Amino acid sequence: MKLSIIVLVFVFNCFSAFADNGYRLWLRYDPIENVQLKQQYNNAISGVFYPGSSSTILAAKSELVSGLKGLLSRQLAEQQAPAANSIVAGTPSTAKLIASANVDLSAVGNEGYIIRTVSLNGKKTTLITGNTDIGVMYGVYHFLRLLQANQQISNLAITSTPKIKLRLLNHWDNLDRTVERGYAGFSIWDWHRLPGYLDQRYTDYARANASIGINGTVLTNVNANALVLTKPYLEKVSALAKVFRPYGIKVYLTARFSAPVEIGGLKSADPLDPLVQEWWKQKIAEIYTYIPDFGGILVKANSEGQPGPQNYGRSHADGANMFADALAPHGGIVMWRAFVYSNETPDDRFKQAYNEFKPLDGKFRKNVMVQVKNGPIDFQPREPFHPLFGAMPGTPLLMEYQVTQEYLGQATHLVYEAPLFKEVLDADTYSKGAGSTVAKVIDGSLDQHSLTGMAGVANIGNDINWTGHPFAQANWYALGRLAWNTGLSSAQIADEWLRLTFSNKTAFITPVKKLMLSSRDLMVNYMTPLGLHHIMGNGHHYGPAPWTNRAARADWDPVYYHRADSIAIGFDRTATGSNALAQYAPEVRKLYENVNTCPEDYLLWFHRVLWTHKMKSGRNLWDELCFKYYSAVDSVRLMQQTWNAQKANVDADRFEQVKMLLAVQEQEAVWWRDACLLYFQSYSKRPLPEGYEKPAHNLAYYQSLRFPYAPGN
Ligand code: BDP
Repeated sequence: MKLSIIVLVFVFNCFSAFADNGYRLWLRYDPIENVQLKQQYNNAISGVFYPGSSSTILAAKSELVSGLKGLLSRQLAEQQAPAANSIVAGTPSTAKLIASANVDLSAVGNEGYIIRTVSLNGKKTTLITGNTDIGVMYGVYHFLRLLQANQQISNLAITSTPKIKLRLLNHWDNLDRTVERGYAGFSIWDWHRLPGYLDQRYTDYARANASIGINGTVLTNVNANALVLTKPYLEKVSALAKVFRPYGIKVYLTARFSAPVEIGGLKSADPLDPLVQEWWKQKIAEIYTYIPDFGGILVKANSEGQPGPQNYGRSHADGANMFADALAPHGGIVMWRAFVYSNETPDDRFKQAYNEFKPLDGKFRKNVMVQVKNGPIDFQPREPFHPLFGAMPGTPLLMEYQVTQEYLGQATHLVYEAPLFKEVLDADTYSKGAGSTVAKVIDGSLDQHSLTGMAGVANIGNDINWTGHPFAQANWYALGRLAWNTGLSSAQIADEWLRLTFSNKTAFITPVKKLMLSSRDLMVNYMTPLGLHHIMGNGHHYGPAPWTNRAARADWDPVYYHRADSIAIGFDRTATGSNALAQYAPEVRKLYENVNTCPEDYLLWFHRVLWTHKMKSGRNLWDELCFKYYSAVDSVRLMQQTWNAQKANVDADRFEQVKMLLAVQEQEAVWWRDACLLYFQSYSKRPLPEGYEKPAHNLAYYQSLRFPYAPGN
């Protein structure tokens, strides 16, 4: 009896020690498992010397001390002076001793850092330094990452400085805590209990962001609510800003264009009306009384029903410049979104943002950035790069990615997004000859802009693990790491994230990294292969619905995009069609314009292709489509096998969660495959190739499915 209780207690302890609810993200700081390495680290670190008392220094110090305590299972002494094997952290101005190391910080700017093994007072130390406290904090996170990922620390010479200046999350969070396109619960901003109640989550959110270099957050939905600009809400925003400030994170808000009418009592919101201009000047000045380092505003105007300058016959530049003038005295910026398209415009939706914004190049104030989605339509599983990249050299363009998986399987699919982000960054716009990549547009180097930015629509909610799917954390992580360094590879980021978030075991890293790296491509193939796009369910965007032809507007209808009939499928965007390709440089146009040479991943983006068209594989288009859908489902099944083999290497909680989610993903992949193929087959009139498993239901069944409460809508 006694023995069995002891056994039970033992089992319970083992289990709970090996449980992980995912809350700690990649900042777990569990004891280093490799005993020898841990000993090496322990020998190499005697304590910390961390002078200074700013809130940033104190926060970074506490992270360093608690991180090392967890990793090394030992409370480190805070030293009054560096000893042999100290970790010394600070700026040259916080301690003479650090200045005496004479580290050249001229190249690291305001946020960069240097980590170097140096001799101070004749003692070997690890110096983490920068020009600013926040630079030092970023260095501290880097140093901790080295230990978490079991890297060598004995002879360090690291210099790091961000490629992009504004590294932002965009929360599409509403004041009632629902999250537009959110799949991880409700908003983490507990507006009702703010400003009095400060959830620990706010600090942990700031830590997580700082650890990957994110330095700004837009708190509210682009479909904006003017109320956030009123006093009670500004007090709440100010409380959040205070929590984030030590971590180098600025807050931004979305501004509803019609706010002067809605909360200001004015009759108009015309950006050229002096009364309106004055109202915004006052409003912005008021915001700065609450938040002295307020970052600026993000505006969605004249898009999907949002009000904007065009309601008054004014241009986007008129609208943006009005805000810019109000923000400039305070050092704030405007992020003006280029996501505009109109149902009334009889032109291809693909072309509309370019047509609207290209003529405005050079007409914006210095503190305006135009925020452009990665592709021309809307965060589809694969899109060609947005033609505005490279087309507005006189305007700093801010990249907008979507981290939340609106079109990428939402809450349940394991899709690692770094390959998608990289594909766009690496794309060549040819705007100034070969090598004019989107990355160079975004980092300002191509057109000499110093104001640069990258934003991701957040996938964060109040789920215990923040992002719903445990692997969705990797996408938040990847956004930050890539905004810091666009040159990192998807594999490097996956490797790092896996080590920090799960385990350093090679038997785990190798297969699971491979799984992550292939996940985006196979998702494309079971949803929208060969350049299909926008064929998901209407409104909630959940699941397949290529048949939809009755949405509120034609350009929300899948049939608008795939144009299937008995002869062909796809959207002709060459000169014989909408000619959207003319918006790209000639080299890009040339890459895509010939149906026989167009990369097949983009085929149906740019061409209407005969069902009989011969593909590179030798199959005709219909058979190739079937092949893509079927092999992608097979690949999901392989993912399941890969994961199932990892039981011993993953804590029980997350192992089971991912296992269950992969099972849902497999079912949904089959659903996408069968629904899409049955529907397209009603046009192609061709059989499924021999040997493929038959769909479980008929087309009418898939068409009858309804999801009135799908999340995020
Ligand atoms: C689409 C979303 C919609 C957003 C819109 C936007 O479906 O909810 O409001 O983009 O970016 O992807 O403004």
